[in-house]
Amino acid sequence: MTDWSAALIVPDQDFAGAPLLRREFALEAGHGDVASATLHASAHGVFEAFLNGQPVADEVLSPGWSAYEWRLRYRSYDVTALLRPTSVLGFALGNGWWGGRLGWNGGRGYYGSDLGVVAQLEITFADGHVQRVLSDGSWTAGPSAVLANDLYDGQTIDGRRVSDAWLAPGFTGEGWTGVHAGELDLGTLTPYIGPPVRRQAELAPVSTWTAPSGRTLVDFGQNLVGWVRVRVSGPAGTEVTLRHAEVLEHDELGVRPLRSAQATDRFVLSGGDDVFEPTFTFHGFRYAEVDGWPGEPAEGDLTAVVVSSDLERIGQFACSDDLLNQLHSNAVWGTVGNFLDVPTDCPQRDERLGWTGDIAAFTPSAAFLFDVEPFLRDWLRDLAAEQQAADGMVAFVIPDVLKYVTKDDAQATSFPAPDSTAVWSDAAVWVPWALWQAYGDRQVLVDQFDSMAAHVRRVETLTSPTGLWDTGFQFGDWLDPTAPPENPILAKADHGVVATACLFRSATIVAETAALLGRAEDQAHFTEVAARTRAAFAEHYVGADGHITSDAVTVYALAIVFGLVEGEQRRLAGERLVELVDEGGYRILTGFAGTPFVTDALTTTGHLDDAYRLLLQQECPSWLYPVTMGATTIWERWDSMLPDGSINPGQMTSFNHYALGAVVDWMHRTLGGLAPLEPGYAKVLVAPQPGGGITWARTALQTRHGRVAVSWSTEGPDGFSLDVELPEGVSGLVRLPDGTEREIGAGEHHLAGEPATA
Ligand code: RAM
Repeated sequence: MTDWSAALIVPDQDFAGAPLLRREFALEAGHGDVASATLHASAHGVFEAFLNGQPVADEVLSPGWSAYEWRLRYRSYDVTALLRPTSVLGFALGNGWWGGRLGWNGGRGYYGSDLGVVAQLEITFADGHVQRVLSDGSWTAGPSAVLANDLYDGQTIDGRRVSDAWLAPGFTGEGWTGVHAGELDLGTLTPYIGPPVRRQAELAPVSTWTAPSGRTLVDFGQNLVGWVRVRVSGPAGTEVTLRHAEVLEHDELGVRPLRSAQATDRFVLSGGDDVFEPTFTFHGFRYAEVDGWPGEPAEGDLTAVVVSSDLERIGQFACSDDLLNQLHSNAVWGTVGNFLDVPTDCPQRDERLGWTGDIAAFTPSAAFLFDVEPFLRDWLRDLAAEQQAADGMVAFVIPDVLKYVTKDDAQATSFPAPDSTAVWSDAAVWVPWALWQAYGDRQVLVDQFDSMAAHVRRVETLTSPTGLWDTGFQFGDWLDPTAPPENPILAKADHGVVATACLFRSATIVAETAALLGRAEDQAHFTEVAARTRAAFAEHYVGADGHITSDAVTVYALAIVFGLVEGEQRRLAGERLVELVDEGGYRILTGFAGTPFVTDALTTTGHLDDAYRLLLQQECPSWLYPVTMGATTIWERWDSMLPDGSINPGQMTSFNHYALGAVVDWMHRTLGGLAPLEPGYAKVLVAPQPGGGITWARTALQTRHGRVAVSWSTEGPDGFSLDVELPEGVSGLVRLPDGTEREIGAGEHHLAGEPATA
């Protein structure tokens, strides 16, 4: 933690929301060489920092989006190698989340329009002397080549104004002004817990053609998040425009799903050889439409740059079914695209918010694919801060920008006054719990316990006298495919059943967490809440015939997986579940609430084959239907694109929403056969359950203990065979498809599938 004494400095003019700020300074003499130099920096807006003309880091869009009211994160950079006797420290700012648009109704600048920098450069000399260069009133500010910038709408860069002169000593720029102190409580400055955003990969176009409109269309072959870097030359003043979209419709760019987001970058040519990279925006796109290009873009002129929080890929999966492999790849790309500083619902339209329900559903999957622990622990700090200021309520989105959208605003949300809602607010409990399971570090539980407990306590006040959580607004089994496209809330599953089941699950987890942390009183309390909720559920929702109110796939899935039914009732629930799945023709019948659990519910009640039939269904709606339609990311709706190739008429149609991709968690554990038996894979359950005609699967995970790998095949000479690799210090329980079990230790094991002999 740095001891901050710098001020937030704000340019005296706003310079089109993209000011440059600079300070020239000389190293203090008489202290010997520089031993080390560290720059600490943050901003209102997003910043790029330079020392003596060099970027101090390869990251973009820092300091990202946090619950700024309580946490403004700063970055720290070792800049020792960049210092010179006379140095220039410079910052380029963009609107980012602070000053730009947020939400779907056109509002901007919810946090403030005062873009500014807070920076502290600490230079330690050989003799121990420390020189500090702070952001203060001695800095100057001026215009950049960026004429407009917004995360949703895109960026305009005038190549005629691009120059590095401001980063060199002696610069006295025309039109430059002073700066003044902005408002910032230095106590809100806090170091990043998660990784910064960086460029992850580059993709070349796979095809380029002329659309009926006469404009050039480019296909990058993958729905991705980032921007296009453009290399172009032509007459000075020529304007090249790039619009971005995820899909095509009627042979043109399909921009309707973006709603009001313009996703348009404009580049004004300098007359020389230009390279433009719009780093103060990002787009969710597979296609770009190019207009105004002098001649035709040549190979290497257009490069898609993938941008994301810098997550380490740790989990791998492949099997004999290529459609499933594509589904898995879609979930991977969905994670990359939607882990851009905040875990977002989607990355392309005028939304891109930290919707809590989406990440509540998807954390177990994401935590296997990537090391998301620091990223989500960072976000959970925001969740806790927002929650604390809202009497324990966990908002729909974190950071909660919707709280600034007032009812009489033109931008009023269509949702009623928010209160805790099942699945969404349960993120407070389910996300830390999933991180504990995946990584085995109880610190996340220590840090989040108060937030977890406060969520359940808040919901306790919302239950009706019956003990059911059947009051207030609920998203319920959001986007159940049988709900009308314009009203995704009208799911078949009863809202009270879903919410009460979620309360039971959360109370159970908080009780278990309290036990782990040695909080006996809390443990007793939440155990009691769970028991009471379970009893109310049984009394009011479960009939004598085992039917559960509303008789929808999701209610059985939740009751089974959350442990609300047992014994004969559980068996009946499993039977009814499979009947409904069968009646539905093995097409999916679940939304956000039920989808992460339906395959587990089938599997654990003895209906593995039905789970595979559901997973392998290709007719709409199903997991594989989008794959057959060429999807390269997980869609928001089961039918974001209709079978005739047109875009779903609903107002809300994204092609990059990870929530429904949560089935990959089941694929890792059940098809792949790699699951934690103890948190963090200190002990591994190796229990592949082949089915669906799949003949092999390979699953591997870089755990905190080392690499775990499981691969099986039915193609070998001995029928089923299984290979397992466990790292030092890790043991495993192997359960073969025939049910036989054996314990294994670290090392490589080859097991053949005939009844195992110990
Ligand atoms: C949509 C979001 C998100 C969902 C909410 C309820 O606007 O895209 O996925 O959580 O609604």
